[in-house]
Amino acid sequence: MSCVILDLDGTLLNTDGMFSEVLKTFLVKYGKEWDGREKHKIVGKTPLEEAAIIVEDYGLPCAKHEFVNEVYSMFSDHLCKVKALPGANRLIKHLSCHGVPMALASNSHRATIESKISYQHGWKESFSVIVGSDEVRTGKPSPDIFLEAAKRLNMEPSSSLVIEDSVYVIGSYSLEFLFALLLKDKDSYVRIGVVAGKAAGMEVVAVPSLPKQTHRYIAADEVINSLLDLRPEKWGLPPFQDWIEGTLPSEPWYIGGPVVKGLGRGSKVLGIPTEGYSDVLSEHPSGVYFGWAGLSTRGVYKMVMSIGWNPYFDNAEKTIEPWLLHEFDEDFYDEELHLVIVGYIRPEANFPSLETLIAKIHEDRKVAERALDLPLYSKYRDDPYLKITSSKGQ
Ligand code: RBF
Ligand code: MG
Repeated sequence: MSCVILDLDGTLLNTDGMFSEVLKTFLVKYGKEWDGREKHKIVGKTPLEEAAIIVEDYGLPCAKHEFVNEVYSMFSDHLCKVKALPGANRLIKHLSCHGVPMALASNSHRATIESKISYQHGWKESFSVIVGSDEVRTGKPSPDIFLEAAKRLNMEPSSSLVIEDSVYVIGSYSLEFLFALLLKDKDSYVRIGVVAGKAAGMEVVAVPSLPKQTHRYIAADEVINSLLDLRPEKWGLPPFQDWIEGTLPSEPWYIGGPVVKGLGRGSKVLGIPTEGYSDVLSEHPSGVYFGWAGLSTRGVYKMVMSIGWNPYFDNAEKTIEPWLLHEFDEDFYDEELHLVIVGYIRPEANFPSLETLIAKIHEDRKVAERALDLPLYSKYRDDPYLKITSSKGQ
């Protein structure tokens, strides 16, 4: 591959949450309540298509374009708060440092794309080409946007790598897709970007923005869990050089609470109640991470943890399961536990047996134990957040 064409919303920017925020506020004005289910239907749509869906579903007494205008002006007030998705800045910096030509190809309008990226440091300069849905005849799932992007980059579609969060179920305009269109089954033809990329004759890496949907992405050439898992060398592009002994350093992040028993599957693995942490949980991709753990009455320990749905058990809830790498004489449930997470190891995976899952978890333990001795990570052992003097209310 000699260039990379990136989708924006849900791939580089965490705009999904913002859209729900704006819609909530908007619908209140019409006495309606946003139930979040619509989010499913609007992933990857053009603004007018989104509007049509919302106006129809909620029976709003306004025209589509009125809706678009009003919502989008509320939108622009929120744009400065939009966050880059994990790994987005790293990827953009990496590709631009290595002179890999990059394009943004989005179903948003060009002006919206430009204002969205204007708040992200260094992005505008990194993309030599930007294509919005108002610059081509039809938006995704038509391949037009991607083809136009390749053309403006002076690249062949066959040497263009697309990175997309939205997809359609099977393959380029499969029977199922055509049926869905015929039946106007909105639910099933929303995830469309991957189809567009394949229809354009490009290689497509899918980064699903909706959890537990991997099976829908079989049209993609590869499905990764987050941008952290992208391996550019698989596509003939320069590899990332920031992995250190099997770990990817991150800005430290913090989480804490009283220890509760895990999900009843063995006492070694602890759980942290996840109520009240939905922000932290949604901000960080599922996967295996590591760092330091402070227990109020005992001290600071090395820690490796998983975040996510545990594919092997297929949990319904996203959970955090830290494993303190120390032999304790007794249980410490209800004690206050504070974690500083300093790096990433791998995505969650499924395993053919419990033994292979456990073997992998022990491998993670070794990776974490070794890495935490490196100065880069060991310095966080002294983070004040880990020295808990008293737990709240006591
Ligand atoms: N569960 C999975 O289904 N897939 C995984 O890849 C996975 N990795 C884990 C890594 C670590 C370091 C830890 C602590 C847990 C992991 N789990 C994973 C969660 C595991 O299924 C859960 O802790 C069970 O309760 C273990 O018996
Ligand atoms: Mg998208």
